[in-house]
Amino acid sequence: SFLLGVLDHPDFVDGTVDTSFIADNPQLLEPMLGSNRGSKLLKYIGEIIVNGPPKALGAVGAPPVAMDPQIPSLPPPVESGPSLYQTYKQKGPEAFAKAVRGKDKLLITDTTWRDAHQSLLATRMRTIDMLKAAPATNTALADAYSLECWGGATFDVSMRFLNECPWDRLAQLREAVPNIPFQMLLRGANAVGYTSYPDNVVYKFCELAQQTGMDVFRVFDSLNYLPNMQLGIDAVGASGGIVEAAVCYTGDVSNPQRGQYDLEYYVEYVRALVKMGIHVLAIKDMAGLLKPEAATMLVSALRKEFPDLPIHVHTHDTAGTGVASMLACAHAGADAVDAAMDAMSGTTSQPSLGAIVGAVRGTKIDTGLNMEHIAAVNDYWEEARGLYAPFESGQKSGSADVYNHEMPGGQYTNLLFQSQQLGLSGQWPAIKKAYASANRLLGDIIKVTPSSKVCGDLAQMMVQNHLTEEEVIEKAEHLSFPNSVVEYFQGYLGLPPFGFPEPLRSRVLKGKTLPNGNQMFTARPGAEMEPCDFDKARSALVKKYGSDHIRDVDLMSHIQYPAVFKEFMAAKDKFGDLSVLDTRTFVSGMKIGQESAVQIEVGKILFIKLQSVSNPDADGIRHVVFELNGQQRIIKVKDNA
Ligand code: 3PY
Ligand code: ZN
Repeated sequence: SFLLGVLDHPDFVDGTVDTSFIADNPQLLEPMLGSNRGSKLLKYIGEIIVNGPPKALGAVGAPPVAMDPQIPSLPPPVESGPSLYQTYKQKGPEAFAKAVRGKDKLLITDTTWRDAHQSLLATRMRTIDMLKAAPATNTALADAYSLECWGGATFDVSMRFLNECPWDRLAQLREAVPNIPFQMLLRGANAVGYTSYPDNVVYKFCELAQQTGMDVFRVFDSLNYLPNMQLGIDAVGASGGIVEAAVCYTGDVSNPQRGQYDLEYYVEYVRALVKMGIHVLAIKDMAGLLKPEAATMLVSALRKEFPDLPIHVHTHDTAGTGVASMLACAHAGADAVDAAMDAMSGTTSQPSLGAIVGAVRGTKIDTGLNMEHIAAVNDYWEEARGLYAPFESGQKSGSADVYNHEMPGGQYTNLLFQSQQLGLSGQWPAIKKAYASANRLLGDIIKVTPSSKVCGDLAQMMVQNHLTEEEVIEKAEHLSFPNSVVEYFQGYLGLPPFGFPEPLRSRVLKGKTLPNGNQMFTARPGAEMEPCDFDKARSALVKKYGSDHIRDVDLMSHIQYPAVFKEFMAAKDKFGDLSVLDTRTFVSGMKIGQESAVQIEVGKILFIKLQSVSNPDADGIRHVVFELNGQQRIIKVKDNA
């Protein structure tokens, strides 16, 4: 306890005294580990109190609501025969697919933990808020197809902006939701990144994800480029996961005038996917373009040709037709549809789960989900969404002009937000129009991560430089195109279904070559990449961080996002594990007099109270005075204002 006294002394805590003896003998600190972690958290909270959250977090909207959401509580799920999860775990992906196809009822995927917040809240939802809803969700969705909770943008955003390890998130959610299939979005050859990775990285990623608790892998390619799909499908297959291969939907099969992406295009594409050996087909309508009539046509055609293939439909409610379209899909023979908890649904997110479940209740495709249970979980999200007020995009309604610009849900809210930040009147309508023009210039392509970025970058260039579609083609040789556009024309994403448009491609690439000397890729770009040397990459990381800190999953985070991982590790070293903080504290710190209980691990709770914040001294330093488990702690923070 003498030691404890020394360690708690303000001069020691401040580093005013020589602490090298302790630093050289870290074992002395073992019993204090809890309070060491406490000090790190105080450092973070003090920083937020004095200087606000990092600019990059993008917390620019209203502050989080003052009220803590009430945590929902439901009885454990009642077992009635093997669940889909048990079927998959005990009998494998084929048995899962068969069980799905064998059900008369409409199955539901809840996207609240992934696409809904990616589309509405800039992917900022934190693990702690999902965990609070997890036990009730495990009951309310016991009969669901899946819970989409991982992949897409959540992987990098969790590390980059939330200081959370995506793998820890998956493991924690898995533990809290033991009986519902988990689903993720895999960007084919791009895994959860924005560009191709070596094949062995994609394989290893899938293996680790499956081992950490992932079950259903929705695989897509942003140009519906089959060679990229093949890699993703094979990698998921090898991991033992459920291969849900996606055909990305664009255009309008119900409108013969729209051209190119007609029924025949989709059926032909699905034929090729089926040959690759998939368990489930996903129709991925990332922009919300699948109108009810088109849904009926597309699903009926596929159902007729592939009677045994489970069909799962994903959409966004951008125009407002989401519920109608999902019901049309269900009636045309789709097995499962995506929806989000009501409070996290609508506009660029998925259609309302409650609306779909309620609409078919008592009919022959009744989902079997309990409306009261769903309402209990939804009540939670109604309140919890308020914690994310700083990340709301400002979008207030649906908008049918998505049929014109065809922007995917997540990108729509991002670009809307960005153009509002510019504060220029007419900016947003200009961006939307330019986006449609950019799409035509690129050859009328599928637009979803990362091809949607190509289209968005070109649109922004056109708006900034006041360029018309014709002018871009005319002046192409003299324009400086965004890197993403150049790389698109070089074939870095793969080949678009109807080829690259000429003369634009030749003009953009004039004189440019790839590192291999060719003008462009003519086959799968990732096929030319050297395999990743995992051992070498691991040695480098172990040397830097010490082997205790580097798990296989960390290595994988590093391989996909080296710079982001480095920042993440640095922040972790400085502040500890920030995922334990409640969201209000994480985003906006604490108020004077406020007390917080922070659970840092099972059975270990820190009681933190903010006592005072001093004025800045001559050097601009403020003293933030806390009580940590009853002991005073002073954190000195430089005021950057
Ligand atoms: C992603 O790739 O993150 C998407 O959500 C695409 O729809
Ligand atoms: Zn989506």
